[in-house]
Amino acid sequence: MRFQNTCTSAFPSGERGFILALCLVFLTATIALTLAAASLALVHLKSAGAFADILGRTLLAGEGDDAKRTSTFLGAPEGWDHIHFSSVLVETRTEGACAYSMRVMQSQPCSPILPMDLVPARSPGILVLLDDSQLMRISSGFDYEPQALYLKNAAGQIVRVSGCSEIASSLATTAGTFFRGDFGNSHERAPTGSSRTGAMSCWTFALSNVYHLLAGLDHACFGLESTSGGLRAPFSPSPGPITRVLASACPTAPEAPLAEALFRAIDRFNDPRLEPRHIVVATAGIPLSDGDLPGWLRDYDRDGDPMDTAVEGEGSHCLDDVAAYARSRGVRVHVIGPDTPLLRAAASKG
Ligand SMILES: [Ca+2]
Repeated sequence: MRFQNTCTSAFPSGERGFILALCLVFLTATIALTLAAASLALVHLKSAGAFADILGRTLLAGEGDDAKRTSTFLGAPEGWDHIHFSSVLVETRTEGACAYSMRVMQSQPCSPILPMDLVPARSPGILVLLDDSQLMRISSGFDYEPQALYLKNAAGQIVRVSGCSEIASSLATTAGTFFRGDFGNSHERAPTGSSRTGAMSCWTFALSNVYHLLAGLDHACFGLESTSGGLRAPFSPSPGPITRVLASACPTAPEAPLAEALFRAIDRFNDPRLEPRHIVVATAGIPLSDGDLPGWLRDYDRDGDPMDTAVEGEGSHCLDDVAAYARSRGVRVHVIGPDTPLLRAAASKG
């Protein structure tokens, strides 16, 4: 028996129907992907537009005439040459917005270092003004340090050698006699004078402190001037010349023109590389035949002291006036000596 196909439906059947369904699915997927891509592109376009708008309202808005700019100059960035480069920070303010920009600038053209440019650096100039009058032999008002070691040479000059002593009292050697400070306080007493009774003489006190100064300061140029003999050792970066002169110096001068010698010493600084400038006055603090100075200088500090004048014997008080004048010339004055009103005034005004 044979059956006749009487179906009137428009749907294909069999293999052809399957192909048609597959085409429809592919078409649907293509349309969906196209719509998704279009949507994504639209979102990106909106984001880019918003970003451009933000930039336009901030960074680019600063270019207008209404913007207020503030420039701050700074050093070179870290790791850069600070001599030849610097930087500038620019703050630009507009309505509700603030923008910053930073630029590195060239400060000055880089140039090679020529041999003629290699000049020595400046160094402090220290001129020791040593009072070499006989008054330096009298008491300074200070005793020897009990535990320190002192040396008395063949010429009778006593100087401090170190802060501690390994000998019990004294020891005679070819270099001289070493003694402890407490031994010296009993056996090496300086003559009393000017109401001072300490065992140590002004000469020992002055030289010990000058040697200590020489040993403690590096990169300084030292010179030596005496109140009686003028310049004894010119400025030198080495302490050798001044040390050799001090080793043979003796307080034998009959006069102590302290203010006159200080006035003369101010002009010893004729080398512009000596900066800053100092004069250290090592003295007994008793002007003797002093004060022969220009009239305008004798009472330079205008304190009306009647002893601001020339005096044949002791008593001239011009030292603090000359110290004040030295300071006005850029030369600082320091004092090593007994604690007296005149030396205190000289140290404070100089
Ligand atoms: Ca005065």
